[in-house]
Order: sequence, then C-alpha cells, then structure tokens
Amino acid sequence: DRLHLSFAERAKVAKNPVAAQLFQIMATKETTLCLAADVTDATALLNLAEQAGPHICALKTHIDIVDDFHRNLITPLQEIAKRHNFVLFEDRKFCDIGKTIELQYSKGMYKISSWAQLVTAHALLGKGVLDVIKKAEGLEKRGVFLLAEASCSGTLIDAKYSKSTLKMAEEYPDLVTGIVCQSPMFLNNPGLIQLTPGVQIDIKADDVDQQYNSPESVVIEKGCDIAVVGRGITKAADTAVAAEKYKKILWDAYLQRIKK
Ligand code: BMP
Repeated sequence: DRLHLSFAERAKVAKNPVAAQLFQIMATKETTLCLAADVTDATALLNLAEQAGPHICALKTHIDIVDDFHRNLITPLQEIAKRHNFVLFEDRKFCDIGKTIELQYSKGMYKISSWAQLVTAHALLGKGVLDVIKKAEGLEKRGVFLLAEASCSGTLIDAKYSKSTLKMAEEYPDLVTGIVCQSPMFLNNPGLIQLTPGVQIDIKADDVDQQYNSPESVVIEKGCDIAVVGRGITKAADTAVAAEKYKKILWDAYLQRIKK
C-alpha cells in the first residue's frame, strides 16, 4: 500500500501533474512540510515564504485574510516559490454551484487560477467544482485537494461523506492531487497524496475548535503524506528554525514508515 512506498516510486504513478511534482519535490528536498502561512500582512507573508522556503514542499495561503492584499504581492511570492522549489496552494475550500466557483476561481481581486497550482474544495455540492476547475483558464499544471475529514472538534462530516468524497476524487485522477483527511482512508491509490492539517508539537488544541496531533503520530499512525503546520511555525520565535525542526521530525517519521 501507499504507506510503504517511497515518494520517488509514487511520483511514477501519480496521474495529476502537481501530485507528480510534489512527490519529486518531497523526494529531493526531503520535506513533507506544508506551511499554513496564515498571516494578515503582505510583507509578513513574503517573509514567512522566504524563511520557511528551503524547508517546505508547499505554501498554503488564505489569501483573503491579507489586509493589504494587492496584485503586486503575487509576483514576488511566485519568485520565492520558484527559487526555493515549493508549490503555491490557496486553501479556498470552494463550495458552491459550478458557475459560481468558476468565477471565484478565476475572477475578482485574487484571480486564484492565475497563480495557485493547488486549491482545496469541498465535495458537498457535487462534481461541478471539479468540472469547472478542470476547464478554467489559468496555469497548465493544476490540482485540487478534496476535503474528506476535518481536524476540528464538532465537524459534521461523517464516514459516509468521507467515503463519497474519496469516490469523487477517484473519478478525476488527472485533476485531483489528493485528499485532506485525518486517517489513512485510502491505501491502494499511491498516486494520491494525503494532506493532514492539525499538526503541532507543543499543544493539543487551540482556544476555539482546532485539535492537534504530533508530527510523528500523523505520519506513522494516521497516514499523513504532507503535514500542514501553521501556528506551530508562524508563532515560533524563529520561522526558519521551527520549519527546519518540523521538516526533520516529519521526514524521519516518513523514513521509519516506509521501512516497516
Ligand atoms: P494551524 O496549524 O495554525 O492550526 O493551521 C491549520 C491550517 O490548516 C489552517 O490554515 C486551516 O484553515 C487549515 N485546516 C485545518 O486546520 N483543518 C482542516 O481540517 C482543514 C484545513 O484546511
């Protein structure tokens, strides 16, 4: 199953081009870390990208929380991503009728399709989301992570919904990069990537509804391929030091997992 295959091996069977690219980046940079760059200041976002850049395979944004967003932010962000070899990933969690998502993906202030190789989406409203993202203009190489399980307490997602989400993902192998989830819910599709948020070393929860697991446990027990870490890094005294620390713990756990 995928838990025992190396990323280099899985790169060969990935059908989505961004999944293949991510497997390559992970294997060569020896990192499975995705930074959740949840800051509200454009300069802070660029600084995070620059400092964490050498240690991450993807930079996940919520671009709509940046107070001083301007189109001019995108070019330097892309330059940093290119220089440090990581992927730009907008966590938009699209959830609407296809026509509306088509507009949200390409239009408005953010023009997500023009710069984010990866986006997230909910499967809740059906396949329209995948049809429109597939057809839209924008980057040639693009991918979608479908959210099948959530890290927060109180999520309404149940096992049946998670399973239906996975089924939808498997119907779009060329477009879907992977699944956002908290458990090894797919094992025999090594081309898909498991993205797992809710990862932090020091604490078990935030003061709202977020729940955390350790980097070792998400990789070894829960099947995580790429771990999303936000505040564990963004609130640390030194971004680069914290990112490097998470990278190493996660990579060691991955090496341990594929050996078993
Ligand atoms: P933090 O590590 O600071 O808790 O950040 C987690 C990030 O992952 C946030 O950007 C959040 O939107 C995202 N996320 C999550 O926490 N749980 C999920 O189930 C899905 C997410 O996208």
